[in-house]
Amino acid sequence: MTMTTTVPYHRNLVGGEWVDGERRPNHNPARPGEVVSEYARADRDTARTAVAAARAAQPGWARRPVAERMAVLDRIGTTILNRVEDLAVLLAREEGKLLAEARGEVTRAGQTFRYYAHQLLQPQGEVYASTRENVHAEVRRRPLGVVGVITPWNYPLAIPAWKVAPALAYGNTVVLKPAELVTASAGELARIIAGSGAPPGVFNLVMGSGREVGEELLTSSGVDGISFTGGTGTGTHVARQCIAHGNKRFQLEMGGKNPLVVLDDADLEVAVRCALDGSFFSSGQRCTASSRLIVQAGVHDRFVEALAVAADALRVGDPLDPHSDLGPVVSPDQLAQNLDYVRIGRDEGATVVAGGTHRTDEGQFMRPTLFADARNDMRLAREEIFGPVSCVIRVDDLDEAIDVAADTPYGLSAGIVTTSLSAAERFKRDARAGIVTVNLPTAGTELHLPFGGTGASNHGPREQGGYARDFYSVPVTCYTGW
Ligand code: TXE
Repeated sequence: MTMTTTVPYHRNLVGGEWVDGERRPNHNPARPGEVVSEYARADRDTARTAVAAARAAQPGWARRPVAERMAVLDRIGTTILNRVEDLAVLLAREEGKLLAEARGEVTRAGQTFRYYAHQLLQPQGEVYASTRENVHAEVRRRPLGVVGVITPWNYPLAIPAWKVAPALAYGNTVVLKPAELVTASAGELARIIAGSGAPPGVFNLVMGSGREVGEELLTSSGVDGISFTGGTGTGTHVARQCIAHGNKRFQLEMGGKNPLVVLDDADLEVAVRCALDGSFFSSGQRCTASSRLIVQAGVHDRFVEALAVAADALRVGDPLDPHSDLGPVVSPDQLAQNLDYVRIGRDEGATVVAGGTHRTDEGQFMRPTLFADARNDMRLAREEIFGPVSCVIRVDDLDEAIDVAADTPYGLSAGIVTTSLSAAERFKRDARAGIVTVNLPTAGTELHLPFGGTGASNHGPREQGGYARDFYSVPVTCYTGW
């Protein structure tokens, strides 16, 4: 007797049709033998057809009354919010984040769609005085057009949501290419959007490799802009391709090597809590993770000891188990990369004071790993690891802390733990990052506020909140004589 598979199977969505491809499995990082879902792998032709469908649908979608676009976005958001539990379980099983974190992510995705539904009722242009007689001057907005959305695996629903929602709201059509590790979340999102009343072609999903399907979006003359989140190397390639192929508009959110400064006057409990969350939660797989802990000499030893104890106490286990504090890392490759950095850190002379190992029985489980005696010029402190690995760098005072914090190619998020108002104000003024936190973890952002960095972390307009409009719509300056 042959067993029939019961795992969900997700197809590509192209012009309102569900399109097959080579059938591929996705595995549970907590139990690698377990297939979570299967997906139809798109090829370049499917991507080409999706772009053509998005192109054909765009003018009509942009002309729909705002009330209709709002209703579609609101329905998508409401459906996601009604399905928090089942989507969160799927997300936790395919990506490995804790169920509680997955619930938070799904909720955030739903709220994001509803937020952009209501953003459409905000003012969409500006009126200026003309310097000429009998001339009316205004700045209107028109949609960017067809947007290629390329997303990573670490927030399988939230990142697509915060790109797709504003894109659709401002009258664009979308081709989404998610990371291949998280096609079930993307597939469910596509089903929800397809059932929302969005006309065929307005939203398309193509699940395939970056090299083939992603590349088609970068090089196609049918795509007007690319919104990308992922590694800095890939982002740089995206930028080059966008410029070479029609000077497409692009927006890049990339890596980070985010500093958390702890001053002598800090509340030690707050400092440990911020470092623990920022460094290790979500297995460190957040672009806003704190991967450099820059600690003043007077508190250094007490901080390192307390954080090592707290890290060792974290329970690493199945993300669906409510007793777990940390799930697995996403893939065997990612685990190998993390362990490689543990070796590199040791070779460079830093000292492991917590973790450094992984469970060898089953699943990609890595212990939260803390290095002391790190220097900011070590690879450990300069390269994004994207795992539960952090390092402590000792400094003498606030000036040195600010200099070390800024000494990185990246610039996404930066935090300080202090009870000094003037130190906090100086840090907010001088930190070279797009997000600055005081007495809070470097990770943890809100959907209505701009998100993005500087340097190697970002290129282009900010994402999220009202700022998203700057990427997804184009200002048009109109002069009318009368
Ligand atoms: O990212 P990639 P991956 C970082 C982190 C991680 C590393 C690799 O350091 O270890 O990136 O992760 C698509 N044309 N971040 O492999 O490769 C790809 O298919 C067009 C930081 O996931 O950059 C996927 O959909 N597209 C980050 C997306 O780009 C291409 C979150 C991201 O993949 C492409 C995740 C190409 N030639 C990882 N090549 C953050 N800052 O949040 C790949 N892609």
